Amino acid sequence: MNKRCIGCGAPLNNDEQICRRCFRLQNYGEYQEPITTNEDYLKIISNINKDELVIYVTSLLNININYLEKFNNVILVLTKKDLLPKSVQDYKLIKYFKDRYPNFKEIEVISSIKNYHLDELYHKIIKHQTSKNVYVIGYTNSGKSTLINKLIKNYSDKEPQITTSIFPSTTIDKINIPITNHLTIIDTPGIVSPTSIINHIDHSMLKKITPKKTIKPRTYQIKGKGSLIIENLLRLDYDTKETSMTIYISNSVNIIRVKPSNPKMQDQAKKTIFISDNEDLIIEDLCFIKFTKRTKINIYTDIDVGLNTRDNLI
Ligand SMILES: Nc1nc2c(ncn2[C@@H]2O[C@H](COP(=O)(O)OP(=O)(O)OP(=O)(O)O)[C@@H](O)[C@H]2O)c(=O)[nH]1
Ligand SMILES: [Mg+2]
Repeated sequence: MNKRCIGCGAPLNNDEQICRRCFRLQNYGEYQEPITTNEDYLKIISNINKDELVIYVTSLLNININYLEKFNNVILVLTKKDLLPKSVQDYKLIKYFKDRYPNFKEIEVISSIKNYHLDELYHKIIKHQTSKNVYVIGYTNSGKSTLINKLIKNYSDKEPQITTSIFPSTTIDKINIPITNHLTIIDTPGIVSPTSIINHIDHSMLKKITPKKTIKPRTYQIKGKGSLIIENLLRLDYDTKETSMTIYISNSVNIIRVKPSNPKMQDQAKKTIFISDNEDLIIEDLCFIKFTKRTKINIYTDIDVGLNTRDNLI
């Protein structure tokens, strides 16, 4: 077998352990875009045997559940719980997903950074594995490699070595990690969503919008018309009878309230969204906003970012 980088899975053509790209990322935080594409990544996922155990990882901040139709044996892992306020209870999150996605074998709420519920997850993996191989899949940046590094640290006699970062497509090919004689975890490259905001902003803005600490939700009591500007990223105009609007976004992101008559950013592309009672507005990979009552929203932005609604998560 060809030698592979232990950081990202890329083929190596020398005797090093890690590739130049991982070396620069790990040591200098310098990011280089990979030459592999989302098609390559989807191919890796489609080659997984449908009866193998799959761990599907999604961040609680950017929930994205897709590409699972063919799999029979999937554990849903909701990670980065440390970023949500402590008052958010796991059992409620689990019920939310059970009600909407009844096919998962198990659902676990974890935080890899805080080592929260990893023992529980590990036992579930052992319980449901159908062979030695267990695959970890999900969108880019969801926290797959960070989770696997924690599994290596906690349950094997090896040192964690997979490269992780705030940048998209850190892992670019499969990486096989033997944990015990009976368990090999396989890391995979994350699925890339073209409408994720992380593909459209520079590195300093990416650092700013990536939450590092527990989010302090920002609540606005709103009535009638009003406007918010989030960094230089987008403008949000609302029109509502009366509701509360709570934004779950990185604490470092600047939000200002302006008068609706202020023309700032109104020359950018406009999208209108109707929020029903008790729905969230999701701005893909930037934030989610909880509304309690129906509201009309106009978003102004030239960024090709996904806008979606769902029932209130919290
Ligand atoms: N707060 C917090 N951050 C996390 C957690 N898990 C991962 N992260 C962060 O999320 C970012 C992405 O993590 P990775 O493990 O590289 O994500 P990935 O899913 O392997 O990404 P790709 O390899 O690009 O598919 C990094 O900045 C991690 O530090 C967690 O439990 N809590
Ligand atoms: Mg990774």
